[in-house]
Amino acid sequence: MELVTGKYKDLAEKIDAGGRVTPEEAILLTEAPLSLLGFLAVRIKKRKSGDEVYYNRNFHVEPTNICVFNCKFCSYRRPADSPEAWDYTVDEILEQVQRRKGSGATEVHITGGVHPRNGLYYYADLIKKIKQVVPDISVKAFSAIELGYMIRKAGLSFRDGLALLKNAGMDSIPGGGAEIFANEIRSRICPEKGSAEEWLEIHGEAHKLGLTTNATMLYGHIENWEHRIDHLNRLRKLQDETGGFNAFIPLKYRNKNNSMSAIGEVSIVEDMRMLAVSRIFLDNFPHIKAYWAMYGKTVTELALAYGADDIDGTIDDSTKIYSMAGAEERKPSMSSAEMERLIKNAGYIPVERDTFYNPVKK
Ligand code: V47
Repeated sequence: MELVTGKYKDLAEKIDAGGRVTPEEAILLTEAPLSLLGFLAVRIKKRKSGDEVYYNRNFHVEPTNICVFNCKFCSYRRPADSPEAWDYTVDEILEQVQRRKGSGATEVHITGGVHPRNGLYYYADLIKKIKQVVPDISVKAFSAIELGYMIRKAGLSFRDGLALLKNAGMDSIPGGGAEIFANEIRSRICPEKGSAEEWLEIHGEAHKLGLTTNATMLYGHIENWEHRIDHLNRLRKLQDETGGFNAFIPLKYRNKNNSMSAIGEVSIVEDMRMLAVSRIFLDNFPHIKAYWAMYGKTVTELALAYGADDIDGTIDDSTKIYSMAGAEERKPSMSSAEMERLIKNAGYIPVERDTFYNPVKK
């Protein structure tokens, strides 16, 4: 740390010695030189996962883009009578799963619109049927927003609803729906959606049931660094209590085809700053994921120089959330060889992982 002088010297030394950054210090850090943030974040990443960077073989199931909510940043939702709406039947979904049987995929990520009719028992049954087709594939299913709606509608407590889905075969929960927790922003970009408190409660209950989950944050729209640090702080507090989060995934707001399109997208420099600050602040999160379908392949490679240690999965052209919002990858799909090449090009050792970050034996 001899090289660091001036106002960041003490803070950089504290971080490098493993000290926890307070929210106030984090705000100061957001203005630090990007090179310093990258340096500190990579040192922390290396302490946690050495030279390894993870990817998995996965695909998505997006049962519907019909949604009872109408979030302003969403490019994906369509009204039920739109020619662009989809609402797959159980048989159609099982056919999508069947097609991937034997592909080497270890995880299916299920998420979509919050459907007005299909509820908890429908989705529990869907998970059971998926597991019958692909018993060895782990099911990462439903954002806390979908879960909150279906469980409340069924009249169960979050704990009982989650236990029912777990018994049906749900293995983990993805990080979607967190957006920005601060109510002054959340109430403007997704006023109808479940609250921050509910998102955190559902993840906390899931952790208590032994389910691991991920966390996201939608950044780069009308929020500022105070809101971002507040979001990270609430996640860090819950993780202190439960230890159930695996990965944090900062999701860059993409501005095509939604009602916030007038807002521009933030720079790649800002993306790197966001990743590095997340890695530094979330000292109790094992992994920071740079989601390649959202950043694009080139930026994902760069993200590995700012503390990310996971790039998500092969996807097999099975998600539309980001392509519809303007991400570069129109049909997101990467072979495992391509994922390994990307990781090696960034100077790391690729490791294919399962949902729980165990290496997959080849
Ligand atoms: O919650 C929607 C985001 C999320 C836009 O857990 C947008 O492994 C940017 O959560 N611009 C869903 N983002 C996706 C998600 C996810 C993705 C990959 C891996 C995991 C995981 C979780 O997508 C939503 C919302 O925050 N989103 N629209 C948009 N225009």
